[in-house]
Amino acid sequence: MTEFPIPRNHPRAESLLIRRKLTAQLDAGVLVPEGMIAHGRGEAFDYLIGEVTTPPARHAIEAAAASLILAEYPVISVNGNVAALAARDVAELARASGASVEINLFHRLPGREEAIARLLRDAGVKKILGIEPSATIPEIGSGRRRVDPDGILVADVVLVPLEDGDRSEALRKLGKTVITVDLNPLSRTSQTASISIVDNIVRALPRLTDEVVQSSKIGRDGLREIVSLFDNQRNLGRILNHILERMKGLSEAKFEMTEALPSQRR
Ligand code: PTJ
Repeated sequence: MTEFPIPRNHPRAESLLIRRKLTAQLDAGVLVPEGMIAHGRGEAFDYLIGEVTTPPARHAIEAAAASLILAEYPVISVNGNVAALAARDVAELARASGASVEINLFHRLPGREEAIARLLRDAGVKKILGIEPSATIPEIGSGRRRVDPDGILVADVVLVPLEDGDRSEALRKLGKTVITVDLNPLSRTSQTASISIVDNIVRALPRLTDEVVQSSKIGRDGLREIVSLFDNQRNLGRILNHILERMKGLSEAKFEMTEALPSQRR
């Protein structure tokens, strides 16, 4: 593939570098083409949010950290996009929280699990589940129903970032706490998870790891209180309001600009 240089001073350099990271993993068989489309949808929502970790996202991260610490058996589910964007962050979160890491894919193609496992291993993940998933969760309709018998199947808390919407509800029906990271506050996953972190995974996971480390100093009663006070629907409402207020502010600024220039007034 031809490499076009990305100028360091390009205003969107960071975003372009992330795209480059994804295309490299497409070539390596980690990402599927559908993953690029999913990324584009995420980028669009990130623009609306302002490419920052908002106060509601921070609130969800606190609740997610408390849930991970309280969990008896937490599992981080990894798909192609998560591995391509955040393999090292997954390794660090797994280390800090004691969570297991399981590869779980929607698009199951020959050799894909192995390619993702290689990437995770290089990033420092010691034990990887789901390379040969031999158990089934019948409540899930897609290829994601195939799981590791020692992973998501028996977990009480599951982190499912960048999901496609079929799993969160099914896992909740099985009594599991579902944490997601999804830039789209309207997605089925965001709407049905127990805790939705509406943020870019590249910002959210390092924050979540820091929060796990900090919150480990809080007693279990304090952690339980954080979880029980968290209301996901209300928090999603706060995110939507953040987008609304931001758009209102931006549109008002545009009107003020044109008001100042009589020739452009219509
Ligand atoms: O690797 P596979 O085969 O398991 O497939 C993975 C994808 C992501 C292709 C699959 O799960 C899928 O099609 O997902 P969707 O339905 O496109 O949903 C992905 C969600 O992640 C969307 O709501 C996006 O807005 C969101 N998203 C994309 N990039 C990011 C993101 N959220 C957080 N951080 C991102 N960088």
